[in-house]
Amino acid sequence: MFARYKFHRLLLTGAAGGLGRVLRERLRPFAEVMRLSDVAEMAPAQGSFEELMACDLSDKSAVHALVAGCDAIVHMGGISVERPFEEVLQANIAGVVNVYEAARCHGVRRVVFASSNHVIGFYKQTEKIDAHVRRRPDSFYGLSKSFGEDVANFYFDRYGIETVSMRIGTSVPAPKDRRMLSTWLSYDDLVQLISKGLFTPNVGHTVVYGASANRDGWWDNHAAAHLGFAPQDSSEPWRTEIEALAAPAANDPVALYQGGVFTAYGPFGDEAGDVA
Ligand code: NAI
Ligand code: 15L
Repeated sequence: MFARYKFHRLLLTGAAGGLGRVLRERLRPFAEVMRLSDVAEMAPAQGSFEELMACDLSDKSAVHALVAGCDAIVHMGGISVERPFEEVLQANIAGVVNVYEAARCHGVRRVVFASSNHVIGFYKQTEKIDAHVRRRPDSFYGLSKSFGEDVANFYFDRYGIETVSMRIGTSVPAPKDRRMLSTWLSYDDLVQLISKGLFTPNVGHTVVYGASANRDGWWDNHAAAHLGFAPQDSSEPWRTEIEALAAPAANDPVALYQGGVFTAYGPFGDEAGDVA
């Protein structure tokens, strides 16, 4: 529906995850063959248009084998919540370098990278920001996504590999709380955004916020206007039901910061017996 042409083989990492399971179906029109990968178990291939390859993103040689023969990459795999640094380091930091190094070696020219709003999570919910603001990561997880954006920048400047980094808000079937009234990204809008990320020419490294057309959105996408991303959905139909729920205190991080509760996780490693 959105694709102007098809890739021969499109790699989707994180294919066993919440979004990966949705995208496995929804990105199918974009490629003759979908190569699906995760470290976790995936549902069996639905036909010859699907290739399943188990792979730990922190395993450099496995990632090279995974990327060989692919024309583009939708990189959704990795740790998607706050975790101790050692875990984030392997999956997200080593993982993203492995993906780009493999892209360089195997001639892949386009990546769509699942970054996150946690790259800018310490901005207040009262602020409206664009993609040019100073990043304010709210967690080891947010730091890893910020690093991923820097890796994307570097691989464009050094090797011409183009990336669209999607700072996704909250992509779930429906918004569930007040914060999500601002951060929600419907699956249809996510698919549209990935399509723009894959098929828009000359994106260099573009950072785009991934949110639907929510009434009280915090993010201004003028810096990514060339993508033509035009979200069609909105959290508004859920407003009445969500606003009927008890409101968090005004000084609760979930009500204060764009990154919500991620700004308050940790620190890790200072429990008795667990200090390095
Ligand atoms: P998820 O946690 O459901 O899926 C991530 C997948 O990555 C999992 O299936 C997991 O097994 C896989 N994975 C983790 N470590 C791995 C490793 N070392 N090697 C290979 N695979 C590994 O997360 P979800 O919600 O599907 O998100 C997908 C991507 O989008 C993630 O990168 C996440 O950070 C990003 N994102 C998601 C948002 C959302 O609202 N769902 C918001 C912002 C960003
Ligand atoms: C993310 O980056 C997470 O992957 C997702 O699970 C949600 O927590 C989302 O951000 C959010 O901020 O709501």
